[in-house]
Amino acid sequence: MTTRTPWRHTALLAGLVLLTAACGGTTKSDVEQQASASATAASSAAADPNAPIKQGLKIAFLPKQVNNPYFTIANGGGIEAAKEFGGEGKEVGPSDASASSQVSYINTLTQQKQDAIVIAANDPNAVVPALKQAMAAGIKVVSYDSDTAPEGRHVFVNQASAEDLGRTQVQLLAEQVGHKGKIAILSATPNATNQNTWIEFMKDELKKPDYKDMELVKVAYGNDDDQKSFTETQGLLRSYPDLAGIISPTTVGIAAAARYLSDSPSKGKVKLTGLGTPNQLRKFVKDGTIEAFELWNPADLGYLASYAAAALASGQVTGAEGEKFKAGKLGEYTIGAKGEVLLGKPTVFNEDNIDDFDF
Ligand code: RAM
Repeated sequence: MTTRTPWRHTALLAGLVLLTAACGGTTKSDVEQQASASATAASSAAADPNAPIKQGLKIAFLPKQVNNPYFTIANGGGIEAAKEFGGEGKEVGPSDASASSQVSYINTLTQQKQDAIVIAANDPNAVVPALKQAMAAGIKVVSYDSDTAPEGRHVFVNQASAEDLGRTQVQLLAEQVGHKGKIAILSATPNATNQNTWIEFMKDELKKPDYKDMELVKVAYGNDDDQKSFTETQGLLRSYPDLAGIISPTTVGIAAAARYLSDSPSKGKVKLTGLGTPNQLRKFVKDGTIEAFELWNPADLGYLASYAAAALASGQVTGAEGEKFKAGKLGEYTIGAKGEVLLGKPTVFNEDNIDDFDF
């Protein structure tokens, strides 16, 4: 049972300095500057935790790209949640994950007067001007999976602690390569907020004495495109014939890398870990290409983001720290610092448990 706190909060809006957004993409220092100038786009209205969820809410899911099985599962969870609370969910989005590919979709959703936009940002800044216009028109914005700069959204639903994800992927690979040798990262796009944050934690983890005999030789980008990720894997093995292992923190990248490795003489020799879905990677665990990898439940991520959007659109929360809302079967969540809500801990999959999961 949950205790409801009669809680009121007036979020501060005045005096926010809104930072400039660049359409062409974002550098790491832009992200750092914005994080330190952090101010989420909380609305000025007071939250009423006892407000009922409004009926007929229109919630639009805007993934990094639509042809990515991970987002199909996540948005399926989000649309299911919308049905549960008497709303209408839909998915729209670009077919590529480039920095500004989502802008025209945001503009259309604003014109359509959606109640909420739930977005996995391809770039922390490129989407911000369009999202600000959406918010100015009364639309609630939730980022999930990959955050925008804080002033581009009311709430960020994070899949797991970024620090934990970054460090554990290094730990998984280190165990597999015996803490020795050259390693590479096969990432998504160069602008992706989530992958870039995780990679910073991976680099930090690698500074520890435990990893003194491991060397990160390259960060390659497969752009969350299957073919490009496949070719980049091939390129890594050609450039570094003595490569010991690859971390691919993207479901698209790890699946393409696994496909390449499983058909090559490096199968089982060049170790591969990262983030993937059990259904895509099961056969590579069984054939010895992959020992262990991790992920959260994507459907739960979409489901939670959908309830966060409904809580915002119904006035239960404004996005301020300490506010609470209920997310159906997942229970109650509290909004943390910088408008962040955390789904939970990821699962590590290996030969012993992979058949217990179906997503
Ligand atoms: C890809 C996307 C997504 C990421 C997962 C792990 O599908 O890049 O943003 O969270 O991988």
